[in-house]
Amino acid sequence: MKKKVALITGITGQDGSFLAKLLLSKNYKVHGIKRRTSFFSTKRIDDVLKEKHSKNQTINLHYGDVTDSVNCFDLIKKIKPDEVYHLAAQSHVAISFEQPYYTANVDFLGTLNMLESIRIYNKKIKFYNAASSEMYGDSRNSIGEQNENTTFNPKSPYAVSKLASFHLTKVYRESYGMFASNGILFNHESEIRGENFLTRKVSKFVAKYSFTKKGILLLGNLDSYRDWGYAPDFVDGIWRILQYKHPDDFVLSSGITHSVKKFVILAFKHIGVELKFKKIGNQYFGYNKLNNNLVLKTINYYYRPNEVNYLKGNYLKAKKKLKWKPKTNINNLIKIMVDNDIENLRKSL
Ligand code: NAP
Ligand code: G4F
Repeated sequence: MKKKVALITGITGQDGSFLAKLLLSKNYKVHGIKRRTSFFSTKRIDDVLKEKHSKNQTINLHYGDVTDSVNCFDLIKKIKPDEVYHLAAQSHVAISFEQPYYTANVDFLGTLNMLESIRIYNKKIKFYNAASSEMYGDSRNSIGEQNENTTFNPKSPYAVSKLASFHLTKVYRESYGMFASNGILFNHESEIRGENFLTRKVSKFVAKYSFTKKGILLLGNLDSYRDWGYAPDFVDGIWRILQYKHPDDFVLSSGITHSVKKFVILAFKHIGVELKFKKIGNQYFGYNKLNNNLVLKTINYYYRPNEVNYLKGNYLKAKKKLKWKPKTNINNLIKIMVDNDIENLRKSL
């Protein structure tokens, strides 16, 4: 049987690398777009790339950038994919306030370039767009959860760009009959999460603290709530979205929400450290309960000009239609992340 061909934009990122491995395990021929960088950027997929010569199963990488429309079209024409997973983005919310034009260019126009390339070359190619729970902003429905029918109220240049690309994907679906679907994904993390996202910043610090019992973790807002899941569970959902009988939009979430403060408390608890907090004005100070040593504080630098205070996703539609549900709870997620960072440190000693 002919292998299905998939093209992943953002293959060097967290989700792209997990998805590439999932698709290889399903016997897909996998292609990915990587940007030219001054350092190698393929760390997350190097294990698979190394197998290139020993096994027939590998990832075919192509240089490219989703802001380059000619490049996008050329790659679609050359690769002739059956399925395109469009994950490439400037994905950091706080940075989108510092680089709004760049974020809009990659996250919105990049999506337009991919959709146009598919429309012109072959409208039968299935398209997945990586939309985000950030698009909800502070909008909550009556049960305090967000689902596919909840109103969007974006709070950052990132969220606005993602919302524009969400609508654009729907427009291509409705106007040209394309199989173009959106996944509205809530936060999902892992041991290979980018190091400037909250969970990884915390897991790395906690791992180091377990060895040194030194250092002060500097954070921003501890009072926001996030619905955190595990990335490998979510890429399985992404794949299911493109296997569904027709194109549609789906929320993928854990369905449970915790404050940032709770995440930090649980991460320290994992290494046997209990925290106690003091709040002076708006600033938090966190101490090791055992010896009263200061281990964390909040500083203005990490606060955002605008914050999404509360995210809790309802994934009922995905559960019913895609038979998808998350498998990993927050305690297991923290265990995976902190233990992996401890192991990384051990190896580097
Ligand atoms: P990530 O780790 O930041 O990966 C982003 C990927 O996009 C990287 O491979 C990056 O390449 C690539 N990229 C950035 N700009 C590009 C450009 N102009 N052209 C080509 N590639 C470009 O993000 P992630 O966590 O895997 O998330 C994947 C997607 O899901 C993103 O669109 C994100 O916005 C969205 N999303 C993520 C979450 C989450 O919680 N993780 C939730 C909802 C939605 P480099 O390696 O060269 O930087
Ligand atoms: O880890 P974060 O930066 O993730 P955020 O902003 O929720 O965005 C992530 O999830 C979105 C889905 O909802 C994705 F679309 C997006 O691409 C990305 O993957 O921040 C989580 C929370 C925020 O409330 C932030 O203000 O943690 C708070 N926070 C507190 N101190 C911090 C810090 N965030 C970061 N990155 N760094 C801090 O020092």
